[in-house]
Amino acid sequence: MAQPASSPPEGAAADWTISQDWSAYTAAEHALWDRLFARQAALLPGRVAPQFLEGLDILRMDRPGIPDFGRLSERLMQRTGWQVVAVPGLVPDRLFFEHLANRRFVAGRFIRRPDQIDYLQEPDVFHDVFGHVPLLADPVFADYMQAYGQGGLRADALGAIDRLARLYWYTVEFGLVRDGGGLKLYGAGIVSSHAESLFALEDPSPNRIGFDLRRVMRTRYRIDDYQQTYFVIDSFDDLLRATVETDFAPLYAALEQRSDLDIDTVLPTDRIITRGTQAHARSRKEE
Ligand code: HBI
Ligand code: FE
Repeated sequence: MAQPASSPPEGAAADWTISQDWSAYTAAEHALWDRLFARQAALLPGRVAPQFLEGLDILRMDRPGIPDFGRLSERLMQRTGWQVVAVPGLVPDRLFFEHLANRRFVAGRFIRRPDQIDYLQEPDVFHDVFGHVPLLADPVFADYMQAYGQGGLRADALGAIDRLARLYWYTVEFGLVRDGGGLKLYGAGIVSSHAESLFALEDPSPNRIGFDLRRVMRTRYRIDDYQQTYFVIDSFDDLLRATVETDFAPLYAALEQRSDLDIDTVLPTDRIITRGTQAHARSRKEE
């Protein structure tokens, strides 16, 4: 992944944090948040993990306007000991992990332009705060995020950040969770996107495969379109357990001997929940 410059941008602290400067948001920016919020709030009940909706409620995120990170952090701190801090954009991997390991979630403070309402590549305040923050109010998920940060610091020392980043991608960003007989969304990249919320859950195109740590770490991902494969965890408890109970160092070493898997590969050993038609990816290629 492209790395930002290693020294902080002008005006940022050594850890890349900046002031949110909440009073500088314009009425139009708050209104854009409200529009994005209303659209997802109408879509997600019944489709998202219940812990996400509880988080929105506990953090009072249904109030109008872009949330004030200070107030959000007060509530989050009481609940799980997490804080939300503002950054200008992507921060270097090591710093990102250090923040997570210390229960600080770094969030972009800017909001997308109205013409980017459906898609932008860099994480803005709607993706970061609406997408990521509600689950930080869940004690188990909150521990998972910290464990990921700690794992990141160790992966950095072992030269294995790329493998660990795949875990983040297929869980924190694009994860699905089993719920009774059905599936629910929890990945921030999905729940902050109207179209991908529908696609990930209901479209016949993508594969949906039972989560397996080793399998996920071998799997490439795409950043330019909907995922071609989603991985499904059984519960946040299972995800946390798999992450804290596995010694990643021998796993990274073993994976050196194995080839990477393509974004649409289905293995005979996979626990297949849905085998996708991949019609969506194919239609994009023909465009
Ligand atoms: N910085 N602000 C920000 N947000 C991220 O999600 C982020 C980052 N830096 C690195 C990073 N993510 C990932 O590439 C790591 O998980 C490897
Ligand atoms: Fe994200």
